[in-house]
Amino acid sequence: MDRLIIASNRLPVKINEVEGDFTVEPSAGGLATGLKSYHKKNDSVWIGWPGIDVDDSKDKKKIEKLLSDEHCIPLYMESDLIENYYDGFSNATLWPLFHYFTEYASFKEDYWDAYKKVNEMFAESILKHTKKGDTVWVHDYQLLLVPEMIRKQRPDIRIGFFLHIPFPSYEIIRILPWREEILCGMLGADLIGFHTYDYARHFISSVKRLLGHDIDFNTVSMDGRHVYVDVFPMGIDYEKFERKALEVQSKPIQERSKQHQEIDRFLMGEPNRKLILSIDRLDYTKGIPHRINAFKRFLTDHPEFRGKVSLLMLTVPSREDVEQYQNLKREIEELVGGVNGEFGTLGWNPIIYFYRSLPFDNLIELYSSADIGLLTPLRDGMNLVAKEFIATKAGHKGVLILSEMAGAAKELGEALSVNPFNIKAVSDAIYAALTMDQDDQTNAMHTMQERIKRYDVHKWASDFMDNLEKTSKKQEINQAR
Ligand code: GDG
Repeated sequence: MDRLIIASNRLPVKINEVEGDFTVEPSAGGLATGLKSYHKKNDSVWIGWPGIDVDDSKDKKKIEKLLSDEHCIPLYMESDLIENYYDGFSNATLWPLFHYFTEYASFKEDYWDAYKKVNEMFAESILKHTKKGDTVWVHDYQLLLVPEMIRKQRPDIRIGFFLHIPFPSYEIIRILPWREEILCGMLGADLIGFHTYDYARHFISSVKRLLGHDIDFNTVSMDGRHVYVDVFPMGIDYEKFERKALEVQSKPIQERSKQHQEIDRFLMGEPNRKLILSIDRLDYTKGIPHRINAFKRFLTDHPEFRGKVSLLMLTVPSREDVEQYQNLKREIEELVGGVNGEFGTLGWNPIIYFYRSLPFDNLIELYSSADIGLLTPLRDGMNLVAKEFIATKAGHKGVLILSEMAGAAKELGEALSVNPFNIKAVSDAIYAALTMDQDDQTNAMHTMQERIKRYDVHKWASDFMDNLEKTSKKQEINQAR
């Protein structure tokens, strides 16, 4: 294989402007954090939005230089285009619809026009930087039309597409006014990857019912070519999380960071005090209000645990310009205030709420200090946080409570599985986790660790790439017939 060109809405790093100068910092979010380890290790080039809009050509040059050190190529977008393509069609149409929040989805021609335009800009930039023999790997729901746009101009290029969010059932996708265009766009790829079998199955059934193409198991036949659909559950950089957790834990108390010392003090404040942790972007798909209500129910049903357990919620700001996210933020703050007001004491906050993002080391301190991971999305393509929590449990101690609506639940059968809409069931799971026998914790944790260590992010990406290479060979044989 020659070079790999990765394309995603955002680059794995973003550019910040500080007093006329530019700096590079890592982007947040599952796609960037996961794939960037693979990108670093391989000779790939990444095309995407750098998180900033600049007009001045000198500034553009400076940014391009900074990014070229990271093997990244910027694609600039004007702010009104971003509004309609990103806040609009991507996050106010596709995101809610694909996560089954049909009532939140808005269907506007302006959004669709901007989405097509930006997808064309991506296709153009990819074509400009792609040489014969290169492979293109397009990522996620912001770029669904790109594979077909590239294929139309350069049928010789090998194209892979991976969707990081759920692909919903036909009954949901049929609602979208541009459903056929979206499916045709994806079908421009040689290989289409999903996190779970259910998403792949939903895609295949939508293609069959809406486009009427021939389907043979996981192969779609159209216009004399085959498109392969397969399952690649995304992994994490396991070794990095495990190593960092060991490093953080083995630091003598006095050398630990301020945050880590505060956590230590908190846990020692009461014998057997426990910490429950949740980490997510502030998003309505993540089930944050349901989780707070479940914790409230737990404190009501089990008063013996008051003062002995806290829920630490790290909620990372996301899509702050979108109204639903602003409303959700207010709702969460009210709920947290309600629980702390009702149950808190001078020495104990039931819920410790952070609305910010933390540097990687501080994130690891939280993971490794927590006794319980409470991840209860209402829908989630995968949920890498669940895997990261497991990877940091060096002593195999700890319990994961995981929503059955997260793609990760398919691989993590030893976690305590919950329906996040069932408040009592989540409250019961918190009790079960807090009282779980040490041996049971170790067995479950160890089994999950072995599994996700084997299929880490490097294996995930190379598995996708190997399959992509194989599919295009099959394509050549097919065309020669
Ligand atoms: C999408 C899909 C799918 C979080 N807070 C901080 C921080 N993070 C990192 C975590 C993790 C990532 O962000 C979040 O990944 P998730 O997978 O949980 O969620 P999404 O952002 O919604 O990602 C999701 C994923 O794509 C991959 O396919 O799993 O279903 O929605 O890696 O560690 N990182 C740092 N500070 C923080 O405060 N440094």
